[in-house]
Amino acid sequence: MGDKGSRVLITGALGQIGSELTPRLRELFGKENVVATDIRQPAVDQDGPFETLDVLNEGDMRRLIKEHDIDTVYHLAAVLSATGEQKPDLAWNINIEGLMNVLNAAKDMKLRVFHPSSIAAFGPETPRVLTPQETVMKPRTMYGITKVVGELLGSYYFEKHGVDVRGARLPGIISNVAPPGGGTTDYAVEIFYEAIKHQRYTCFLREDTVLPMMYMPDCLKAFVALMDAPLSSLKHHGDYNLAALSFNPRELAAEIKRHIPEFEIEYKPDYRQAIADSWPKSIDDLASREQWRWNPDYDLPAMVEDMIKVLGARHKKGGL
Ligand code: AKB
Repeated sequence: MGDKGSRVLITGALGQIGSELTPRLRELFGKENVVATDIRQPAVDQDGPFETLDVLNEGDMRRLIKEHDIDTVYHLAAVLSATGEQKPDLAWNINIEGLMNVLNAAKDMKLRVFHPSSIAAFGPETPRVLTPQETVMKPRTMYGITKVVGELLGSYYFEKHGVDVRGARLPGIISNVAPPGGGTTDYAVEIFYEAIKHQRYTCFLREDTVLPMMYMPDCLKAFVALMDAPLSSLKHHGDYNLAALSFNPRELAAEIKRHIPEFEIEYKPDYRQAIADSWPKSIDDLASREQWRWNPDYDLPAMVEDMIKVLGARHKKGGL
């Protein structure tokens, strides 16, 4: 993977993405070479090294990087959009101070960094259909503000200090291992658990709210492909547009109904509607397709079929 990447540290490794990125990177680099960290203690035994880490503790972060001879950090620890509106100070601290700790360690200890941005970096003035790579970035959420600052810091550390920082503007990620927490796109995961367990779901967004989304296998594929690309082919750093799916809750419910005919959905939009209304409906990801060969595998029917297969089987075994 590039010229480095054999000794990895992941922050926020027990979160939605970290729970699946960790085993994927362990497959690629070997279990002992991927150190999972999180502020929480793992509920189940880990299949490789695990360390407790609060990303605001710069000293601990540097000690772990040194002790484990790390050369690449996947920095996933973050407060998402909905929680960020309720706890804006916390969102700023975790998302910006935590990132600064990673970037400064990367500068001093010669590390590569993966740091995801989000569609939340856009705002209501941004063109909402096929949002371009270069466009107006005036988000209205604290989470979105931290994502724009994070993108700018990534470019700054690359240009000023030569730190190889990479990342993409993630859409809502749909997955079935660890639940997401505190996001506006979380409905698209919750709906599957509720459809399988209770055949009913009350959606906190309006039925016509189109948002960009992506299935976890494509998300992992994107992380690996972007980190694998030769630096010389990349014209951007932590801010690549990334697209896979775009749908609204009504379309997702209809697709689920094809597998679970008795499924019923109702809509009770809450404060998260305003957040969703300020985000794009679809994304132009040509730069990613051209510069690091991005190409998603899952469309809406394939994603829904797989989610229901995996969660349905777990439910039958009493594990949902
Ligand atoms: C959220 O909803 O906050 C996240 C995101 C789109 O970044 N899933």
